[in-house]
Amino acid sequence: MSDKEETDGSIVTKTRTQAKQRLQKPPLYRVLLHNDDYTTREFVVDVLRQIFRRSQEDAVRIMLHVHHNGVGVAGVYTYEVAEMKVRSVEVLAQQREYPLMLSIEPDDD
Ligand code: TYC
Repeated sequence: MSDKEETDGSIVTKTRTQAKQRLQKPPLYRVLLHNDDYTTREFVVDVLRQIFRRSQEDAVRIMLHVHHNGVGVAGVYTYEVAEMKVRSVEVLAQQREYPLMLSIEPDDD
C-alpha cells in the first residue's frame, strides 16, 4: 500500500485489501449436530440459541432438520471457536445426562 500524489495535488492511496484478505482467511469448520432418541427437542433448541446464537426460528429449523435427517450444521467457525462450542455443548449435555453428539468437519467451500 502506498500514498501517491497526483498532478492535481490529490492523494491516492492504493490498497490491496481484497487480495490480502482472501489470502489471510482462516480455514473454516462446520460444527455438526447428530440426532439421537433421548436428547429433548427443547434442549437442542436451547443449545442452538445459547451456544450457536441462533434465533428461535432458526434453532427450531435446524433441530427439526437434524431430527429428520440425522445430522445438520449448527454453525461455521474457525477451528478454535468450533472446538470451544463443541466443548460447551458437551458440558451442558453431560450435566443433563443427554447423549447428544457433535462433530467438526472442514467447510470446504
Ligand atoms: N430426536 C430427538 C427427539 O425426538 C430430538 C433431537 C434433535 C435430538 C436433534 C438430537 O441433535 C438432535 N427427542
